[in-house]
Amino acid sequence: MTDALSTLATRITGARRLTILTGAGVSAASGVPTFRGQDGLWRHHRPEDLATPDAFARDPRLVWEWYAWRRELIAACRPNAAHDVIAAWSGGADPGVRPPHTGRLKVAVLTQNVDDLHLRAGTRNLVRMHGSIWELSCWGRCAAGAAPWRDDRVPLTDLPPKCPHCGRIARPAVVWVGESLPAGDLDAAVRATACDVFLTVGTSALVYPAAGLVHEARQHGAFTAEINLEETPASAAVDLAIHGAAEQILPAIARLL
Ligand code: BV8
Repeated sequence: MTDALSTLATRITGARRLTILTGAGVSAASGVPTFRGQDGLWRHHRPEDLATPDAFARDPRLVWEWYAWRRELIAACRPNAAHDVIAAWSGGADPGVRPPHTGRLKVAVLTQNVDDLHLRAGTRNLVRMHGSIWELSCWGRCAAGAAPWRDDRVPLTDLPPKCPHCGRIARPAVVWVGESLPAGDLDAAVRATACDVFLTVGTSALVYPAAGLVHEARQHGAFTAEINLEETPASAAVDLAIHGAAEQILPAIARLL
């Protein structure tokens, strides 16, 4: 393990551009349920059965109860050491973590998580590829309600919440399965694969286009590494697969920089 950590630390020290892709595993230590872990199931519904436009069209109240449940859970969570290291590396200074030779390293952070814990940790240059559970938009697609608005209320009193512009129901401003990512976010994510080191942390590498980014980074000649408790479909594709908990591994690497 120590060799792997010092190998990755050496690569980061020598890099000019570091891109970090994160998934639910980064928020697990904060108490946020992962998608595919046993704790991800809600009332026996598989997340991928609820996180779709069809499920919302069929029963918006049920889907909103699921998001309200997740919001209440996440509201009680705090960023963990993994979030703090990533925030510090991105230039969002965390006094506890020594940033790696500031000024030379450009860090891009791409997350699939909708919990905004990276944001709360002070992460800069963050692309929220799948949106935010704390933002809403108009399900009726009214012009004014197309741009997401923030709503941090816990609990959400009116389920389903209404669009403040047209009065029709609002939806969570997240990207559901079968929906395209906002073009700007997808472009930014793909651009960030042109890097020296691409680090994927706490993701099962099953959901696309996020799961395809590590392969694009390899094509750009990046050194690729994975941090995960277990094997994933990406493990065989990366230069270095480190099996361990993100909230332990990332601080250990930060101490080597
Ligand atoms: C799209 C927001 C154009 C909502 C989410 C190509 C091939 C196959 C399928 C497709 C393809 N292209 C498109 C598709 C279809 C689909 C897709 O990928 N389906 C999958 C399910 C096969 N993709 C889409 O629909 C995307 N849109 O491509 O548009 C298009 C459309 C249609 C057809 C073609 C093209 C939109 C995808 C976004 C969906 N929205 N979330 C919400 O959150 O409510 S996805 C959601 O699930 C998350 O955001 C995340 O992306 C995913 C969950 O994955 P992870 O985050 O990795 O979490 P998971 O629980 O699975 O794993 C946790 C991991 O952490 C584990 O490996 C575990 O071991 C590890 N871990 C746990 N604890 C720790 C740890 N590791 C380290 N430390 C720890 N402590």
